Amino acid sequence: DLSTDLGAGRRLPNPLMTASGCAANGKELHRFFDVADLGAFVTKSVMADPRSGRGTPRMAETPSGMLNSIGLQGPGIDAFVDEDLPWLKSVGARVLPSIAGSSSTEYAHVAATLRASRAFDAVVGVEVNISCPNVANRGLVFACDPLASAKVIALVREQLPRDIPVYAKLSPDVTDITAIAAACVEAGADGLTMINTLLGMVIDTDRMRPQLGGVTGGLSGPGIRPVAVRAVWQVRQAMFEGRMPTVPIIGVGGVRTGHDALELVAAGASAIQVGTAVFNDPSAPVRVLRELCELLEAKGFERFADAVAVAHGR
Ligand code: RRO
Repeated sequence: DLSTDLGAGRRLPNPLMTASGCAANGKELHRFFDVADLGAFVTKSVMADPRSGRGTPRMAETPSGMLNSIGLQGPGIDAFVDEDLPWLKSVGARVLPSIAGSSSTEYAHVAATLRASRAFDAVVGVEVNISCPNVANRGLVFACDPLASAKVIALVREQLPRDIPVYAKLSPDVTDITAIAAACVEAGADGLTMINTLLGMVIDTDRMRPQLGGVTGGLSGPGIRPVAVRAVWQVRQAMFEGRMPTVPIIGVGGVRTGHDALELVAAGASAIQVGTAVFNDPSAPVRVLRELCELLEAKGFERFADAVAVAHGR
């Protein structure tokens, strides 16, 4: 039994998801596998208006992963609900839209537009991206401030039906991730997604200038996997110790194999997102699910849920 609890009374048939940003609206990946086979499809973060994002170059490869300074390129919520969401519904995908805003009212507007849309019944939850690293002065990174995080989450929660779980996507670039996690849950988050990319930078030594147009960027891929495992562990530990309410955690950060996924599961994640790995292997999310399944069976777990947080030894 691979099913998993998404919170707010929702279950998914399996715990594998795409990570926001790496698969846009799903059409590219659907050429390689059936996106309806995923537990859920997570979209690129969508804002109120269309955006072209930051100037190029905005991707750099590093030995530890990929650095991006995309800057929230996207179609805007109106085009998303008119085109992308109906297409995802037509192929039978369970959709977890990622939403973003430059103010709490923008987040609320995006959530309300989503709710009012004709394909809303394909939506199984909403991921609130409060942790994009690629915004001017990082001033839009609500996830560094518990009060700002709580305000956004509370406003989004108000716009959506009770049976749609609201997830807060957290940044690893904070001193105490459990404080932010607790603030989001207190404000009404039904779950937490950890982690967004880690702020980084690459210098082009031919030009002796920063390589990315946006100067800094978000690091994803293998190098941030231990950071994700640590963040998931710390927040799950805070839940075990009663320092915050227990809610489901989605683990994300550098997962390439079933083994990588199992590490996050053992730390406390009850769902797993695969992002950067799709650039080398577009079918990575379904391959990781197959590998995870084989590993769980080899280890004698009859149900996926029994493996969640086992590394805490409780
Ligand atoms: O679009 C981006 O630059 C971006 C976003 Br919204 C995010 O949340 N994380 C990231 O690494 N890049």
